[in-house]
Amino acid sequence: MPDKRKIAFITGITGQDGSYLAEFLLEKNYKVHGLLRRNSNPSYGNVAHLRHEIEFSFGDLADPACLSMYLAKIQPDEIYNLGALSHVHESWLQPLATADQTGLGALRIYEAVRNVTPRSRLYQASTSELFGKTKIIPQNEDTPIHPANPYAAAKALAHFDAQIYRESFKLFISTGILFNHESPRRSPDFVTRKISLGAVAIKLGLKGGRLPIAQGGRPVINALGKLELGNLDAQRDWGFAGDYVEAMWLILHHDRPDDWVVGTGQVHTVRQFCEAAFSEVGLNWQDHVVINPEWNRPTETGPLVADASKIKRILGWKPKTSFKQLVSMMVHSDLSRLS
Ligand code: NAP
Ligand code: G4F
Repeated sequence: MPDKRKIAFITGITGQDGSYLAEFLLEKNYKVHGLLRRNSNPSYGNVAHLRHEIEFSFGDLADPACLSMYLAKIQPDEIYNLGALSHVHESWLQPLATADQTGLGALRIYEAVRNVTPRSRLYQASTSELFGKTKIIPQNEDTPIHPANPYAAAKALAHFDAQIYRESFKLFISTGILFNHESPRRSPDFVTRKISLGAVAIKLGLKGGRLPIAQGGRPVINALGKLELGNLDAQRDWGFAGDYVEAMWLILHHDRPDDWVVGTGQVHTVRQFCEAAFSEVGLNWQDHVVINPEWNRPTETGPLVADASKIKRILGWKPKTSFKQLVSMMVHSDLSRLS
């Protein structure tokens, strides 16, 4: 019997979003393929639990030859380009690698689609970081793009090229301009997971080798038992990653390619995230958090908050998880992991 399942190809499958998307598509009976970077020790990251259900292809967004070869072999109906060097702070330390993997990596996929599988539908992971320095609040699909860091500049290249390839070559390339989305699978390099791990490590009194490693390869709590953070006034629109992968799928199932803002429309500060996370474990954040200017950025973005009315109106998508539920989910997951 021929396999009639729809075929999806995901880059960035080991990351936070790749793992939720793979689960979502498997649930819908897709055949799921993923691009996996080869490490000296094989690492399946967040999809280790699915490794027998996914077909992996070793490769890299830096290598156009492997991308064309895999598209020719897999013939995907849908491609989700989630692979990227996705950390803003890190993008100042590795600006060229970021431009190459996050910016040119997307362009290499567009070229492979154009030349090999022009009928594939392609989702490109764009970001609210595109709006960077904008003074317009909230931001929607018409808000001018104003990147403020090397990561955002690389994503802007990928975003503009997505529009150019869509219009010039009539390819089905859609972008999701996603605002911050988090989960228990978020890397501890990002502020929300650093806070949830930090609150739990302090609550449990973890020390030395029992401490999880966070940003910069350092233990999440410093030698004095404090959680070090940068700008507590930074404001973000935080949603749950599990809700956002449904938006990616809906975006590719619209009748034409387009750009879509995805977010909750609610903004919170890093300070409010601290308050909520520490209070989940019965602690007062002010007793445990200290400022380390090392985590400040050369430039900070303005308040990033989504006007997601277009996707709500046309595709019927809206977030299901509140800020409070998200924080609680992350803290309780870390509690059961570290207890
Ligand atoms: P993530 O957890 O950092 O995952 C990034 C993924 O990209 C990992 O699987 C990583 O593989 C892979 N990757 C990195 N460089 C690669 C390369 N050269 N070739 C192939 N794969 C490569 O990111 P995420 O949070 O899931 O985000 C998914 C995408 O959405 C990213 O493009 C991100 O920039 C974008 N985005 C995220 C958010 C958010 O709030 N999460 C918001 C807007 C947009 P390894 O495991 O081998 O490192
Ligand atoms: O958690 P963050 O590192 O996420 P950021 O920079 O908003 O980027 C994430 O969301 C983007 C969507 O807008 C994605 F495109 C991108 O790939 C990534 O997923 O930082 C959030 C805020 C920043 O303003 C930062 O200055 O938290 C502030 N912050 C304060 N202290 C900190 C820290 N950020 C980190 N990572 N670590 C800190 O100690």
